[in-house]
Amino acid sequence: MIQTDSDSSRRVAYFYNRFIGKFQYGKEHPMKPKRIIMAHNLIVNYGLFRQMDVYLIREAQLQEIRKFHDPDYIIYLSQFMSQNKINFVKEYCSANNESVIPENLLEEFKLIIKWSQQQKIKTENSEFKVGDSPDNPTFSGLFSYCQLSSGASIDCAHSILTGQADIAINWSGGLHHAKKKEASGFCYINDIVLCILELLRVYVRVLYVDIDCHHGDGVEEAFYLTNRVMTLSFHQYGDDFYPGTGQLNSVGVGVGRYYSVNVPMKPGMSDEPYIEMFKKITSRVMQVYRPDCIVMQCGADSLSLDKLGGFNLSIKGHGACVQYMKSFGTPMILLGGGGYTISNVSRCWAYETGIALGQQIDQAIPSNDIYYDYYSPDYLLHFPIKQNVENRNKTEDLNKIVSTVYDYLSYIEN
Ligand code: TV7
Ligand code: CA
Ligand code: ZN
Repeated sequence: MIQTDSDSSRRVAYFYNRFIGKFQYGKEHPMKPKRIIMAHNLIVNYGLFRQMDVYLIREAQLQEIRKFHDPDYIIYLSQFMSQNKINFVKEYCSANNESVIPENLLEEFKLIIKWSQQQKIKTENSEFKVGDSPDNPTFSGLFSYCQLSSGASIDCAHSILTGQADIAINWSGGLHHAKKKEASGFCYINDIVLCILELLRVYVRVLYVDIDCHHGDGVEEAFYLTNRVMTLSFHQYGDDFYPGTGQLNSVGVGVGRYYSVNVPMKPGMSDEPYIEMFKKITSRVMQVYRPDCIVMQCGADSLSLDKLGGFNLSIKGHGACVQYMKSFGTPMILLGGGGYTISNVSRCWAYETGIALGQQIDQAIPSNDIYYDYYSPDYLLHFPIKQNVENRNKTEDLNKIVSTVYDYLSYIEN
């Protein structure tokens, strides 16, 4: 392993729970939570976990989720809490006198009981339509999956705020499309918004950077009216690419005007132009905005050969963006997101865990990995990107985007 930075002394908190990898959106669905286990196994087998503080992910409580989401929407979703858990709580409450139930669990348990009784009424003629689109199916334990994903992102915020970590990582988070009362784009609960809201209890300014191939619409919308969060998304745009928002001129509203930054690009972006765009824009953003903390969504569907995304980045190119944000020395939270060619997703996030630790991991995939066969035929960390891909972005178009973003940023008063 090669040391890549002088400041390897940075403490990294890593959040994981293997249950997350066990949930299934559906056999044909492109979102595969299993990639989180695969990434974790690489992280373990590369020996990275020994250099971090590893925390077990807990489920976010209903009250915590309520900091952003609509209570009726949460009640609606909580019907997909694992029935085991509801039964457990009911049995626990009837077996114990309420005063015997630990204080910290009491309120949560009461809510679960109350809501599990209410849900029947609430879900009849519900305005919420989870399960209607194949993008957001209902599945066994759906709500527990959301609670784990968001519990980890909230705890990432806590580990930064308490000074226990300089960089916190939750590869099971980054579900940037979820709205206040609507599931969309494979996302149900917005762990990123919950994480940022927690950071805003202490910090004045938080920068959100999103390199998922899709626009980070849910996070943008949540903070569209405020200047305490700057949202910055790089994404594929045009030809009905999902979700269709994130135009260059969506800049925010009211005091939030110019605090939403969008970098829409056509398919085919490769390392060199992408990294150049990324550095030109983030360097100016850091200079103008001077955030107290950075939350970075590292969606891996911007990699070459992704099943949904149309960009052509290598793992090194994707990782260079993470490395660059780290170089500012600002506390940082790294979250997952999209990524649909799952062997490349796990490679990418293992590599970026190494970046957080200032360690360059070996090119050879550790042969003891139980998912070793997924890395055939080369069994290497860095896969060859797709050849003969046309970058449909002209240099002059990209330069125009940079200069427009610079103009917008110049309107921000210091
Ligand atoms: C963060 N693209 C999420 C990205 C969300 C993209 C979409 C699919 C898709 C869904 C499937 C499926 C699929 C091969 C791909 C307009 C539609 C078209 C559903 C078939 N195969 C993230 C969401 C995007 C579901 N949605 O940013 C089950 O592709 O384009 C759309 C919407 C209507 C619904 N149909 C697709 O990366 C985590 N969905 C196979 C089975
Ligand atoms: Ca994005
Ligand atoms: Zn995506």
